[in-house]
Amino acid sequence: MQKNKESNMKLWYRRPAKQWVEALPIGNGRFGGMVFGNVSEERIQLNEDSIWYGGSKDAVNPDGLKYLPEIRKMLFDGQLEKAAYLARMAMYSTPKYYNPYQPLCDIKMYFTGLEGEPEDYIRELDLDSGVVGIRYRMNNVQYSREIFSSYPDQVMVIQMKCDAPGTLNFCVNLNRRPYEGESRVPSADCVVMNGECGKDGVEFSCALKAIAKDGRVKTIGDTIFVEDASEVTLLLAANSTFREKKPQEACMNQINSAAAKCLAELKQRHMEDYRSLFHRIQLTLSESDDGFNFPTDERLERVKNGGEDAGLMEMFFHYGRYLMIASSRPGCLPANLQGIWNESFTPPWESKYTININTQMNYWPAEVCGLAECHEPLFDFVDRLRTDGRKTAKKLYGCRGFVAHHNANIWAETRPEGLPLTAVMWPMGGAWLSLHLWEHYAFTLDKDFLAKKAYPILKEAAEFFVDYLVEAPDGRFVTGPSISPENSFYLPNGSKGAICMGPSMDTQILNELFTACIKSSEILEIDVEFRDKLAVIMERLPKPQIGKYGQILEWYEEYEEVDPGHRHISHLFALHPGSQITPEGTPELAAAAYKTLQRRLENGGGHTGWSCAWIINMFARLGNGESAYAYVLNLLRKSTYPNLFDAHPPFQIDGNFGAAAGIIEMLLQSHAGKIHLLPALPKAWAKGKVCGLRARGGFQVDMNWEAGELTEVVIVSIQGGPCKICSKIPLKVLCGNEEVLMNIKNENSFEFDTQSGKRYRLIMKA
Ligand code: FUC
Repeated sequence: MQKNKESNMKLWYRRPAKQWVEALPIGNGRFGGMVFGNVSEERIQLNEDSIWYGGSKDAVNPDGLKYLPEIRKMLFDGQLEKAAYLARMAMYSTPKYYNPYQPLCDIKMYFTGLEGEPEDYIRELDLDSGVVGIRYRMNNVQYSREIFSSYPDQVMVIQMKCDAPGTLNFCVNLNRRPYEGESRVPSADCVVMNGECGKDGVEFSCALKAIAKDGRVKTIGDTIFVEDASEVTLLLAANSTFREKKPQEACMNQINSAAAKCLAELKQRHMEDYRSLFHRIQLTLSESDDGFNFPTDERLERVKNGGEDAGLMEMFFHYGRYLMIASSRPGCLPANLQGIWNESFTPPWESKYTININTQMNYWPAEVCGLAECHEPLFDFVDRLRTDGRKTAKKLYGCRGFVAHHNANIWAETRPEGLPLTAVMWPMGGAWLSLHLWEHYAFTLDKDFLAKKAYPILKEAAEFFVDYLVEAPDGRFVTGPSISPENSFYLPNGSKGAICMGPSMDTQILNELFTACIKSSEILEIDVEFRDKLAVIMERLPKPQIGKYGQILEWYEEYEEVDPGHRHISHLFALHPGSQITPEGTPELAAAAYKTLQRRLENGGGHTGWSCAWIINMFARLGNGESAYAYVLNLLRKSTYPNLFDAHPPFQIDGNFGAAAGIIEMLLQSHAGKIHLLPALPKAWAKGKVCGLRARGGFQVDMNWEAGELTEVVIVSIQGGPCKICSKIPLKVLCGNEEVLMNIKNENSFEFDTQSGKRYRLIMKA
């Protein structure tokens, strides 16, 4: 099949979804749905990002501070088991777990007058417009539905049509088994479901209104009944007391203002808004497109059966961007473990914010894909974390600044949450998240953002560690009690340990955090004293160490891992997403990082979706395109559901985002102080094109390549300033027709000065 623009922009199926992971997600960042596409009994499972069970709690362990010195002493004395035993009682929160993210409700539609089997059934998600469509023919009548969730109008729209007058007959209602609230019928074309989420939890409202072009609409009980119509629009709104004092009123306002617009206008406004973000990137990795002839589930099956499909990889990448636009927009909560899509009242890991990798991974593609706006909910969330994080810092550790552990919830709470010894006692979640604001600065050079938003957060994150770090017997400053997420080790006596002092990842995060603070304070020309203090501490942080297998050590001591194939590869933070280890800058450590990866993988690592996605990124950073590609393939083969949701398993959205980021990391990198073009291009993507990528330093980058070699690069400078490039091929730089002077550093590294807003064309030297 000849490839056309649309080829890899549609997920399409010949059947309705049987299971939830076949249904198609829509969302406006806040209000989402999973569309099943059933013909006679349609279900759309709904979510709103603020519907969580329960309220905020003050649950930091009141005995923590008292026992902290004793626990640290035990750890330094090698009494690790005793320390863990005590920490679980003294430091873990009271009570232990956060409450879960909840489904909003289901919308159910029951159609009548549809006898027989549908013909030419198609269900699709068009990534180019952000609209789900369902089409089929029955009794010679053509039926269609279009469904989208609009950000500008804050409503979900379901439009139904048929091409024979009066053949659209259905009734529709809202339900929430088994946690039904109450039904309301505010008018003859509208029903409302209200509910609450337990003591101190949010109250919410979901409203549904039908507008028929012809035929009749009325309510019977709490159901809307539509008769003899040929075109009907359903408008849905949902709100909770998290944002609105009167959720039902807010719903009615949104529905009424949407109803005042015609459907074409609603759709147009949705598409314009969606496309303003989605159209920022183009990517082509495949030349022909045979795969598109197959419905997406069959196409994926072909890959699972050993096929390779660069077009499906392209689609998977675009789907990652789609999911980000659908689950994280300004004003919303950040994407949780499932983005916004969750059908269970007891979702896996409560569908929280797990901040020892998962939430961070969700945002890896944001900046590089030009979706900085979608990153905003995370910035706001980190800002909110400070309020509770200050209390936790003070109460549990007696320190200034703010701290967050490995999980957070809607209330932006920060205590050591849960029970597993391998995960809970980890004070680095806030520090890692703060680095996301630094990344935004690195990509945009937005000094105002740095001054007003990023630096105050980075500084407060660092302040905590100034007070918190302790001196180890060898004079180094270490964290602890802490863990290396979420691995454990064997102690010399054969028993298992996890809680320890100074795990490698902590130091690597601190290295990155302190560096960001020092650079920020230099750029902003403030806080000289604080900057100097951090520099002094940094000198005494442990450096990455190489162990007996040639690997990067995961802990301060060289322990044997209980699970050498563990899914977390935390001690390679310095390779990715950090930048302390690079093949060029630290070749020995890069070689050790490679060994570390190999050892994990030889022992079964990379088996969850997100772990596999992280490995793509790490191999890309090591410049190993073939291995990175192998794990893109692996992810599709082993960790992807028919609707292309990531299968941890079960569904967890981080793998989708991590893979989208990984695919780009193979094409463009900019973490090491220069732009690296095609750093890890695999043979399978020998010819391709990408437009609209962002690079650190304030650049936009377009590239074409053929036979595995760059053919043309266009760089637009957003802020001006020096542009440093790393390329294996000699290039010359043109601005208009003028050749720009380059400063050649070595054979594959050069630099030229740019002016803001100017376009630079890099072409191969003959
Ligand atoms: C961490 C991971 C698990 C899962 C959970 C939400 O605990 O180790 O694999 O992703 O977060």
